[in-house]
Amino acid sequence: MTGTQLLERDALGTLEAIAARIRRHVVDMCAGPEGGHLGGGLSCTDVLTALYFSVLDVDPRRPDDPHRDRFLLSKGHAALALYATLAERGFLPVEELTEFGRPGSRLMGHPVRAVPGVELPTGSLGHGLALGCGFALAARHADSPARSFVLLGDGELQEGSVWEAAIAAATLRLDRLVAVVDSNGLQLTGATMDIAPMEPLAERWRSFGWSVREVDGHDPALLAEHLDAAPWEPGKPSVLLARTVKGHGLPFLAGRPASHYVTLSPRNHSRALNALRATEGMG
Ligand SMILES: Cc1ncc(C[n+]2csc(CCOP(=O)(O)OP(=O)(O)O)c2C)c(N)n1
Ligand SMILES: [Mg+2]
Repeated sequence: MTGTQLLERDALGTLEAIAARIRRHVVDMCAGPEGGHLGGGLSCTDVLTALYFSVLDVDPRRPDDPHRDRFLLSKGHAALALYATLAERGFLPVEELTEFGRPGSRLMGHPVRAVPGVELPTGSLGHGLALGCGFALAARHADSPARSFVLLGDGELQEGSVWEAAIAAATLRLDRLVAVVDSNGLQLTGATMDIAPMEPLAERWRSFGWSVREVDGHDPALLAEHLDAAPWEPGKPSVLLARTVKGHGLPFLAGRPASHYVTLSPRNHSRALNALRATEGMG
C-alpha cells in the first residue's frame, strides 16, 4: 500500500465504514427514477472497498499514471457500485452520484471512459478477463510492476470467452493478473446452479492452471489481505472466489433474484436505509 493510500484511509475510517458509505450511495442511486442493479451492486461493495482502499496502487490525482494498477469491472452492470467507490476514493465528486442514470449524465448504467478511473467500457458480459490479460501483458512488456484486477460475476462465467481468456492467462504465465469472482449464486433470472451450474468453481479454475483462493466476500479486511498477497504462486494468475450475497445488507431483497434490478419506492428506500443502519449498528 502506498503512503498516500494510508493517509487517505486514516481520514476515511475503517474499510467497514467506507463500505457502509458506499452501500448507502448504491441504495440512494436505486431510488432515482431509473432504478439500478441493486443486488449485484451490493454483493461486490466489499470487494470494491478492499481493492480501492487497500490494494490498488492508484491515485485520483494521476488517473493516467502509466504504472498504475488496472481495475476492470467485467460485470459492468454493477457500475453504480463502482461510481460510488470512485467517488469515495476521490476520482469524482460524491455529489455527482445523484446524477446516476439521468439523461446527459456520464454516470450511465454501464461504465464508460468519460468517468475518471474507468479504464474501459464494460457491460457486455464475458470480455473483462481477456482485456485484463491485455493489460497484464502490456505491463510485462513495459517492465511495469502494475497488477491488473478483473471483477467478474458468477453467472458471467457461463460465457465461453471467459475460459478462453483463462487459458491464455495461464499459458502466458500472467501472474500479475488477478480475477475476483463475485460468487453470489444468482444471475438475472434465478440461481446459477439451476441455470447452468459452474461448481465446483475452485476445481474448475485450478484445472485451467490458476491459483485459487476462496473467502467470505463481505469481509473487506480479509479480502484485502488475500488480494494484497497476489500472486500466490509464481507463474500462475490468481483468482479469488468471493462468496457473497446478492442484495447484501437488505433482508427484504438479499439472496433473491428480484434484487437484480430495482427501482426503490420512497417507502422501500427508507426501509433499505434503516436496514443498512441496523446492520452497521451490529458491526
Ligand atoms: C453478453 C451479455 N449477455 C447478457 C447480458 C444481460 N445481463 C446483465 S446482468 C446479467 C446477469 C449476470 O449474472 P452475474 O454475472 O451472476 O451477475 P450478478 O449476480 O453479480 O448481478 C445478464 C444476463 C449482458 N449484460 N451481457
Ligand atoms: Mg451472480
